Amino acid sequence: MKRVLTIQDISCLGKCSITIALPVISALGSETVILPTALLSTHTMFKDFTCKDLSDQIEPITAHWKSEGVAFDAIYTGYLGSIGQIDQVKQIIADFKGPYTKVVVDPVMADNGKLYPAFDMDYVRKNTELCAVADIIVPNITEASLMTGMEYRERHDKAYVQELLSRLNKLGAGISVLTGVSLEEGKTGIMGFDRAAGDYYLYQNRRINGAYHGTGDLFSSTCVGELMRGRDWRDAMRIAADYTAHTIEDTMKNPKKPWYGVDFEATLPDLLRMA
Ligand code: PXL
Repeated sequence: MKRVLTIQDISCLGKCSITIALPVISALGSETVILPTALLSTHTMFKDFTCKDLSDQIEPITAHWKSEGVAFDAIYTGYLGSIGQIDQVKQIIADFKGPYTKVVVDPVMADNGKLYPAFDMDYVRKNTELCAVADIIVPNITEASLMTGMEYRERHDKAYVQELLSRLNKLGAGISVLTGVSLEEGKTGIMGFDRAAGDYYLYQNRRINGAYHGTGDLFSSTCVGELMRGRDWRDAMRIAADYTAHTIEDTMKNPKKPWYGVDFEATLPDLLRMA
């Protein structure tokens, strides 16, 4: 069985980060090891959330794993709490990345043209360094524009997306995938660039209006789970885009849907049937 290490926060209530990564990657058949970076009462879109930074736990936990000789098939990072933690994560990658370990970085820090409340441009620069050591990065357009110094465009054309990908590629990751790419009316999806093959991959799905919390985490967790099932990166991204769209649609049908996340619990069985 493949073993995935995911490094991100625990938002106790909120359907995001570890509370998505753990069930999704486990359901896809990989052992999921967690390294929580912070413990929050909820995600940061709630008011008055509590937050306990866990930076001081990272070194002792990983030192113990080293003494146990643990190895990982993937290291997948999401929301991190501070610049110091990005340095800690770089160290973990240096210590645990073996010849077959896939490093997937989702540089969670912004959306819809804006940084999340906790972050600033120093954090953006540091996240850019983390992307440089990844095999695959999956930023949204806002994160990519911040990391590459391009203006953010909600409406965009292929030339803009290709320029963003070309600049992302220069950051150093092997495969750069942009999420939230909408090149046709009524559609949305992803576009990626594989440096070794020199190939672009564009996948457009139906667009569902509205922004839903946790969908970026659902997308990247699904990618990681599918990569570990042996899928090619293009198939992993396509399935993740389809599954995310399906889950948003399903959630919208629920009159009692929570405002803070999507009902992926109801659609997980469908994911296992997607090919
Ligand atoms: O879904 C990304 C995410 C993860 N973790 C925390 C967040 C967010 C987005 O706002 O606040 C704590």
